[in-house]
This record gives sequence, C-alpha cells and structure tokens, in this order.
Amino acid sequence: MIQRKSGSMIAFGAAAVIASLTLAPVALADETAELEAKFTASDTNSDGKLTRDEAKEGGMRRIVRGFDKIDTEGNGYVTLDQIKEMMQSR
Ligand SMILES: [Ca+2]
Repeated sequence: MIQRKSGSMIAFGAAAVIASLTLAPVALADETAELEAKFTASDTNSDGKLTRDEAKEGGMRRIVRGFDKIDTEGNGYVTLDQIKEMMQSR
C-alpha cells in the first residue's frame, strides 16, 4: 500500500517535469516566430537589418528601447540574430 502510494507520487512528479520541459520550448518558439514576423514586416527595405527608425515605425518598442544594447557592434542597425541573442540572455 505504502509502496504503491510512493510509486504514484513519483509518476506524478515525472509527469510534471515532462510537462514543464515540453511547454517551455513551445513558448520560446512562439516568441521567436512572432519576432521573426515582426522583424520582416518592420524591415521595410528587406536588407535583413533593422535600423532604429525601422524598428520605431514597425512598433517594435522593445527593440527601440534596447537598441544600443542589441547593436553590440555599434553599426546603427540590429540583425535578427542579435535580437535573438538579447532575448536568450534575459
Ligand atoms: Ca532594413
């Protein structure tokens, strides 16, 4: 009886761990897909780089606010990779 009880507790714990492991990447993938869609829409000259003005006009407020931090090379534009790196380092 005691053995069966502890067994089900372990099973429950394992299920919770699996749920948390599978849910997190899905949320991150959604965020990345949304970011990519916004980036592409805001990159009006489609050069794969987002200037501060493009980010502003595209309504990417988080990018505008963190622009200098994301633009680690000081190029005056940010790339999708740089934004992703910033998001992952949060
Ligand atoms: Ca551009």
